[in-house]
Amino acid sequence: MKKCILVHGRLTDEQLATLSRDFDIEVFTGTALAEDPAFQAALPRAHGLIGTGLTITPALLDAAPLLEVMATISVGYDHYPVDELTRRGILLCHTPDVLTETTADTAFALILAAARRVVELADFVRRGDWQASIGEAQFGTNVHGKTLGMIGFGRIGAAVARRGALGFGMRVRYANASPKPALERELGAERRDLDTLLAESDFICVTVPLTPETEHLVGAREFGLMKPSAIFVNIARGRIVCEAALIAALEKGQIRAAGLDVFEQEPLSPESPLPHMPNVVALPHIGSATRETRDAMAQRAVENITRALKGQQPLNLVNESAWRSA
Ligand code: 8YV
Repeated sequence: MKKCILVHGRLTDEQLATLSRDFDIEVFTGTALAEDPAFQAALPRAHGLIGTGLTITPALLDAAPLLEVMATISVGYDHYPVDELTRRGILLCHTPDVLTETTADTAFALILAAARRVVELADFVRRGDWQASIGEAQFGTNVHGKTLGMIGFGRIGAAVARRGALGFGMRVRYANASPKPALERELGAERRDLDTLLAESDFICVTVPLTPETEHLVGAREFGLMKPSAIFVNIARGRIVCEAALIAALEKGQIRAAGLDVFEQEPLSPESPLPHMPNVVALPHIGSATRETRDAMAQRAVENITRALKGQQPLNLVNESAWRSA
């Protein structure tokens, strides 16, 4: 009998066809899937889950006693209870590498848009208000030659820094748990403690994963350390930043502008002032959302789940200890 996979994310027709050669496939769409009676009814036969955006509760895991592997179509896995999965012997796989360059492109889109006021000025043109958009009050600020401060210097952080250093002649500073000597040599990057980084940088870009240690890493105290001309960019996770403090810093002019792809609550609450602030560029969490990259992420997740269900070690295993104890 074929093992069963529940698909709760976007796979191409070809990827679905590939999976269905070896496995029974059941595809689910829609939000609030955990409450969907059809999905709940399918959980007892599931050997694997592949997709994104599912809230994993103990009740969901209890309902899926055959579950061997979960393949998330994302690099971040902060929404998965890793220790609990490991305890139950369930493998968790993610999709690093394939989204690195695209996500770094998004960071740069936000850096440029916030610095050059692209959205605000495009809105003037859209309203037919060309004259109002070209006065000195609408001038932006340079990106090239400035100091780029990276909070986090992993794969995506390095790709953002590479764009800054090599494409825009920026000085790169980074705050990271470990030093990165190879990147220091390649990009002339220098490591700083977080407070020094915040005080020195013209652009501050968050790329650390969300963990208990990084939750609300940037709050009122940290915004107080930044230059009044600083531009703050977050492409990682909203909860790394205290959003109320960010809003206050933007309102008070404590920092100049922000470019945000992620928020404490997603979708962003209709009450949030952020998308309406002229000095904010807000995107709907599209860091990796190009057709090519989302296809590549889905492909990697398909490879991971296939390997796991065939007893081979997946390429991108989060909880190695679950594999070793299997
Ligand atoms: C995902 C992301 O695409 O990979 C991540 O961690 O945040 C995004 O690239 C998003 O979670 C939806 O799949």
